[in-house]
Amino acid sequence: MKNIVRKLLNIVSTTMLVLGFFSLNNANAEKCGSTDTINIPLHNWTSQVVMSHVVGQLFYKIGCKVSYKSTESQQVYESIRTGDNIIALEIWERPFGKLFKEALDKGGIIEAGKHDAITREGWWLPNFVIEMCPGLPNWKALKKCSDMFVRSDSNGKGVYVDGPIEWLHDTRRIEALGMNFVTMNVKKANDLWIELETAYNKKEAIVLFNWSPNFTDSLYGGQFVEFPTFNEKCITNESWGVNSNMTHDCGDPVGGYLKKAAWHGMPKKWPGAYKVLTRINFTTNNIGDMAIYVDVDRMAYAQAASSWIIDNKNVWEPWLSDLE
Ligand code: TMO
Repeated sequence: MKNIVRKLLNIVSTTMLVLGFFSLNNANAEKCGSTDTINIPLHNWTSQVVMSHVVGQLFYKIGCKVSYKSTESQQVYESIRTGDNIIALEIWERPFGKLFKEALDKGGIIEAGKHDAITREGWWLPNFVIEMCPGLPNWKALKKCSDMFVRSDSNGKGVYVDGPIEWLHDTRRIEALGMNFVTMNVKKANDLWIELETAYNKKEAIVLFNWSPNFTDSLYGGQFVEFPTFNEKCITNESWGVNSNMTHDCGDPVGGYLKKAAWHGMPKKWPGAYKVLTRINFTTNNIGDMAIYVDVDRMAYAQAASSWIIDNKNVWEPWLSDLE
């Protein structure tokens, strides 16, 4: 008799566990809006990958299914228009603003607000290099001190260490400003940090492509090279600027936006996840921290994201509140 009761109790409790599990999952799935997989694109720089995992893990908390898809940062807008990827989390104004606008005009993709973080990219000098030549980070000082940046294989020219070739950076500035420099592209973003660390350890001068927010802000400190102030005419009008025969005789724009976007069907299909997406808002420090977990602490991306989530409950909890 006792045995039967125990067996019955066992069955009942197992059933309740299973039911409980399903109802929990169902309640959560209702918060997301659908159990269809939300594809999240991954690019080739750290903060974007960690941020994608942070958002994926937050979506998971409200019952969404997520999957990550490696996608070229130039191709991502087209992939969202066609519903292949569902969200974009780091739309940097300078490199992607034009592509994003074109995609918005074509349709299939919608803007989902912007982060507080202000973005900047361009030629960058760490503080220990700024101290090596008076007048830095002004470009005229950099031009004068080009010898400091010469390498054994650079034919007497200073080396500008640029990002991977796929990032399609324009290099006409060097010629337009008459600088005795050559561009050297690294293979992967991570090689930029290897170059920087090597230069730091040897106390050798380096000028490299960098961006903010990034982990370098707090690890090395530094400043972007001050080129002549950006102006649209600098790109289109040869006679404008310090070189009256060439375009591109100016710096990159400062203070760009960092926006989010979604596939246009997302609000209807995954209303809860879409609401969370519109609330998500990372600061410069949030994004720098995400990169630090990987680029300094050497964590794996998903683990870095979990750590960020554990350390920043107060930031994301309001984004998940009051979902239907
Ligand atoms: C878009 N990026 C952060 C690589 O400059």
